[in-house]
Amino acid sequence: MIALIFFSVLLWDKAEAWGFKDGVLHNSIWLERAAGVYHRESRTGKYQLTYAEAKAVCEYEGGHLATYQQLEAARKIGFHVCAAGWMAKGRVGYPIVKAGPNCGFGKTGIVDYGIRLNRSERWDAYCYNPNGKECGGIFTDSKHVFKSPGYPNEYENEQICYWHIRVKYGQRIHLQFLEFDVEDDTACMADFLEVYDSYDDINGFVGRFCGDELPDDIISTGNVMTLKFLTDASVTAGGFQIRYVTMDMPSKSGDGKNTTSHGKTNFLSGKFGIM
Ligand SMILES: *[C@@H]1O[C@H](CO)[C@@H](O)[C@H](O)[C@H]1NC(C)=O
Ligand SMILES: *[C@@H]1O[C@H](CO)[C@@H](O)[C@H](O)[C@H]1NC(C)=O
Ligand SMILES: [Ca+2]
Repeated sequence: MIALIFFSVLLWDKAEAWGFKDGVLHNSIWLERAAGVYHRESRTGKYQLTYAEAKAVCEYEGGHLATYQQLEAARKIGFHVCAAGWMAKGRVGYPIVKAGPNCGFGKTGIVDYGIRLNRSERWDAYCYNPNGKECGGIFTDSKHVFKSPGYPNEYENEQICYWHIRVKYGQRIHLQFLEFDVEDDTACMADFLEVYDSYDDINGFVGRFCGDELPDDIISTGNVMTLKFLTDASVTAGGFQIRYVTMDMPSKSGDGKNTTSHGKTNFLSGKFGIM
């Protein structure tokens, strides 16, 4: 147990170190994307990016802040996010497809906060990058197969992708590795896939995987799971294909209500996860 905590601290340090790279903030997660437009928030939470940081996040990935027109085009094909973000030219707003009482003041369209005079305000970001490789995503379907970016081609250097899986309350997620080939090194420090039994990459660490051996199946304790794929600056490999299917919870007690539970990991296995 102490070893696990100690290792978690090491991982945490490592994760922190990824926050800045070449002076550019690089610690956001993918949430949703459509028509080349996607929403980003800082990993430290909602509304943490200044205009300069939001711009840097999009540019780091080869894109730029979306214009109002690009955001509207994405909205028209179903891009709906309930969080205000920077757009090009210092504008702030968010796209609403479905009117709801808690978001968008019951209206549909771009909720427009206008061009901000104070560029130090903190919001999320809306990036536009039509050539961006699909990297990460949010899945809510009862089953899905997802792949490393570019698969079946090799993945690229310096990737950071997050997949969030959220299935119906009361169900579990059963992960199966179909193909797996990630640059191998003894502690998986170069390239790795990490699996978390929670909706973020802080709680519920299950395991870190690299090499070309298929990891064992993993079953979540709750209805959410996060996978994080990180690659360094050199040496790539074939990548992976992973399938998940949902399973009904065992009927006994309230087991599984705690999505970030610790210590109920007897059927979880990872290269460094359970000690
Ligand atoms: C600009 O916004 C930041 C963050 O909200 C705030 O701390 C700062 O005081 C604002 N500056 C001005 C001139 O209003
Ligand atoms: C969830 O976790 C809390 C604190 O760890 C505990 O008190 C509670 O009983 C747990 N609930 C379930 C349903 O396991
Ligand atoms: Ca590598």
